Amino acid sequence: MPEPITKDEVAEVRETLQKFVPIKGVRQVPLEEFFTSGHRTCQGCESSVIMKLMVKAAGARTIVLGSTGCMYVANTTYYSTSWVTPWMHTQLGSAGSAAMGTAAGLKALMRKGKIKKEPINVIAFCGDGGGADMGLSAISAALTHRDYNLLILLYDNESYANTDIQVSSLSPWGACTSFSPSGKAKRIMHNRWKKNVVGMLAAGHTECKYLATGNASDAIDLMNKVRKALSIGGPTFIHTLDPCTKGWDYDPMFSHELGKLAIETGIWVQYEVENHKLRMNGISKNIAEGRTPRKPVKEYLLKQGRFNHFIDEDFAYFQKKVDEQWEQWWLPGVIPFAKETEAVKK
Ligand SMILES: Cc1ncc(C[n+]2csc(CCOP(=O)(O)OP(=O)(O)O)c2C)c(N)n1
Ligand code: SF4
Ligand SMILES: [Mg+2]
Repeated sequence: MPEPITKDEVAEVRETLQKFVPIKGVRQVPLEEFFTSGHRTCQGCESSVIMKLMVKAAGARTIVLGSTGCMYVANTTYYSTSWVTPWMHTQLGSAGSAAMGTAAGLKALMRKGKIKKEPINVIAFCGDGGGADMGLSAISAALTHRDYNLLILLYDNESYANTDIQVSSLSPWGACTSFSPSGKAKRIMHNRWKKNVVGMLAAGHTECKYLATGNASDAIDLMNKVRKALSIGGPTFIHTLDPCTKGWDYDPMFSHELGKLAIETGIWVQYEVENHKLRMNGISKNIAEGRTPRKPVKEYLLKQGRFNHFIDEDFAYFQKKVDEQWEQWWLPGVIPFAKETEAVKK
């Protein structure tokens, strides 16, 4: 693995790093809230739960930067906000640039003695539209700068939700969105498979020491991932899957259940890549190690109105693709390379 450029640089990065203890159970979860009342997200919005957990885990000495989307608009309606920490809006697609600029600015001010040298967390969040589509190049750039401490959190509600549920590259195959409605001529309008964001970023950014997936239905796991990301040094990345009551079309009381079902069916894989080592987490680990069978994807899909138009062959196709990711990928659920078989060689 690549060594940092100079010893001074390593020392500088370390000096301004948080030291966190892992949260071992609900009793150790901090009581302080830094994302409180005053937001106008939908009832049952899991992305807002992600915001709450993210900043609860990070604590008071945190600057949050938010790219345009539901988590910007609904959380900072004119003259009101739920953020208790310093907060700034950044352009849709700019989470990576905002994180890097802020981390670099803090570093320069500390180096010049203009502010106290102390650990200050820099977290930039973006949606799937702002992160996996429009802002991918800025995130990629940020993840190559090992001398800045920052976390980019991509909250994935699987559509451009704020502007009325347009399809994104993280919308699931076949889902109805306002840009991909099911109709008479085409039952399946959106026929692209979801991008594998963490797999892609982990494979391509060898300087990045921490990348993970997360889900609000495993809250402590998520908070510990945020803490690891903020204390390991350098740029880090977390991708969460967040049930969205409006875009996915279900009763808000099922948000938590749906998040968990995404993991139990193997559609969403919980893992982290820490210092270039892959570790599966929670239910995904049990599935990978053969202790828990995957539930059929139909159980998850049938609970959401956006898949109401599915017929048997659609469920079968979806199941086949998820089976492939677990049974044929070299690192199941993580990297889409299959081992070359003798049959393929011929
Ligand atoms: C450059 C640019 N294009 C379009 C918009 C309009 N816009 C605002 S929020 C948004 C949706 C963003 O989707 P996503 O990043 O997934 O966040 P979500 O709304 O789902 O939380 C769009 C298209 C914008 N603000 N800036
Ligand atoms: S549309 Fe979805 S992501 Fe946006 S506030 Fe509502 S539930 Fe949350
Ligand atoms: Mg979105």
